[in-house]
Amino acid sequence: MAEEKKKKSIDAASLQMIAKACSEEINLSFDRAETMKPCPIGSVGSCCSNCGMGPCRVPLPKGKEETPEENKKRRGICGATAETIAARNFTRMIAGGAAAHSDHGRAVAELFIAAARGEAPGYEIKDEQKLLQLALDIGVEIGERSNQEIAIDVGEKLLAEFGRQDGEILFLKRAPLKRQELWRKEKASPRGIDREIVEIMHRTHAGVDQDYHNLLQQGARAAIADGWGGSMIATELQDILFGTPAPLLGSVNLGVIKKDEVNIIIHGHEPLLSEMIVAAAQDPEMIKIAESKGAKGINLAGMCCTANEILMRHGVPLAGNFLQQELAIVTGAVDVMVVDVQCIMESLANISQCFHTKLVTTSPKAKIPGALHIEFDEHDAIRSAKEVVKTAIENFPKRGKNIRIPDEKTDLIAGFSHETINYMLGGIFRSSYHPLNDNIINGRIRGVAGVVGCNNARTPHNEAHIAMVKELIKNDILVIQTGCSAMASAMAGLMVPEAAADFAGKGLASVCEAVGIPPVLHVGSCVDNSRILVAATAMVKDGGLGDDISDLPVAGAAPEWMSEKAISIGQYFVASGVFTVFGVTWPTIGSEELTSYLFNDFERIYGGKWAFEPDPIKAAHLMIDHIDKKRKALGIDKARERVLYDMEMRRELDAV
Ligand code: NFS
Repeated sequence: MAEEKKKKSIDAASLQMIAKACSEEINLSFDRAETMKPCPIGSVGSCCSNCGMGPCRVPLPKGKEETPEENKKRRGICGATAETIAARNFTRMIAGGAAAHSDHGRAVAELFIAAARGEAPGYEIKDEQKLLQLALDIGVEIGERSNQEIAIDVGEKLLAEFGRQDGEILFLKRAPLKRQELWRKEKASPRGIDREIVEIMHRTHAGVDQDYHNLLQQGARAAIADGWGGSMIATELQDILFGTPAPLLGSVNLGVIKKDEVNIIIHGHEPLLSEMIVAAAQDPEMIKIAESKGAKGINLAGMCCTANEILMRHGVPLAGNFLQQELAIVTGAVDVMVVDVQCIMESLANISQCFHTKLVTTSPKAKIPGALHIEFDEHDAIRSAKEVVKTAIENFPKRGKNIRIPDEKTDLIAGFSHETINYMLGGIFRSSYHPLNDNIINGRIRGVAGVVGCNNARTPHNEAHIAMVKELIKNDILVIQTGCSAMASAMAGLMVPEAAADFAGKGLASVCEAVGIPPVLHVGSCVDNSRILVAATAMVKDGGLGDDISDLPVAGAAPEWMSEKAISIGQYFVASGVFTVFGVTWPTIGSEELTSYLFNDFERIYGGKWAFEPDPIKAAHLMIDHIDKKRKALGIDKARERVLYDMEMRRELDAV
């Protein structure tokens, strides 16, 4: 076939490793994406496989618009319409994503309690101030009690959120009052985290909920249970247990892998094990053994969201994002890749076998045939961690000859937690979002965008992230990022303060220079999208920008999304009042009516809505238009016009 081959990545290091894999006949996700086309029916939500009579396929008529009569005929064997089928599929994606984030939150809560009880040696409370603040927030008595006693109660109270059956999850109280009322009115306030996910599985079973409005209402409720529940619990407790991130210098890309050291790549999501591996790798005894095998030291690097977690708290370098996991092994210099849960490609087991690399699984929830399983035991975590490190050391001398590590690595500043942003903007005695709000009101900053999410092998690696983020900052939009998207921008050099002068519009650049921040802020992993919700609420509470998140000049995007977690995140952004645009593909296009409901009617209900635009520049402008619409509604659009002609700019104009 003469079909033109698509560019696979815009990252030089990745392209080198893709070429190396090709010359060694190693099959990568990039190659499989070329040979396996997405199913045209399933990818748009028109295939129902929820019972044994199907799968029922209800495709749109080819090459022409559907008439209402044709739409009526598009039904599964049980009579389910194309709308019901697409809504069921979409809502199940939310359930999958919310379950993944929330099960992560549950694991953190369990470890938190064990640590507070002294049953998890090696773990301790690192951020006492945040513990006390959280105790106050959720009504745990402080009094004269020890931190340990308080922590046990905090942990137990938050763990109970997962199995709660009625009322409302506790963190909803953190949202603006107007938002809380709206959720109550729409019956979108989650009663308990697990309950809402289970209810989706029930309602999408054959013959249950057959009204797409009603299915989507439950989708919103489960997604809110993720963002304001499971994910927020994960972030809060991780901060207390491992430390709240503060700005630090890191580096990113495959060039962080070292030729002369034992390389351990930590890949996955939960920082429980990785925190201990960080400690084990610094153990002098381990370093000595490594040296005895001829290595100069032990080099840790992260992959995917685990990478973000250990970067934010320890400055451990980032080896790469989702589509670079196979490529790290292709360098031939990875001695162990240790994984826990989520976003781990099964192909890693095969690719490891082409090299000396050992793939190590650690979670009883996620095993891979061909991998070595060293189960993580939180009650003896340091032992599990040392075993992983020892496995890597012993494997170091077995490296083959075919090693090639790309030179590319880029500096970044990470660690922008909500607390850090608050502090950096306002100083220690009056930390607040006031300066941010002020600069939005005076127009130097036009608005704020959260750009998040994955890579997707169906679109060139990192291309859409970087194009979108550059377009946004050029237009004076402050960008905050998590997940693989954050890593993409970091690789492109957008997360250093100098990037403000090089890439940002004049207004945004002037604020970044005054405060000393990059124009693109790394706020953490995907569960840390909950930090964006907290930051947005802080902006509302600070005043001057309306009284709900939906009033703010903000927008969200996931230009290269692929995971169900991204859909859950998008849904809770939207249900929290944020306009959110996704790229690559959209999973409900098989039903025009349902898609229009999500893209239009949702705004009437939640003040936020979905959009789909694969072109990242066009998508950025949808966000900018939305931000301008909100500025206008707030009556601050004029201020922005003035700033375009402030004195400094006039001088520059004169100089031209
Ligand atoms: Ni988020 Fe993080 Fe990356 Fe996507 Fe996967 S690592 S949790 S799902 S691929 S951003």
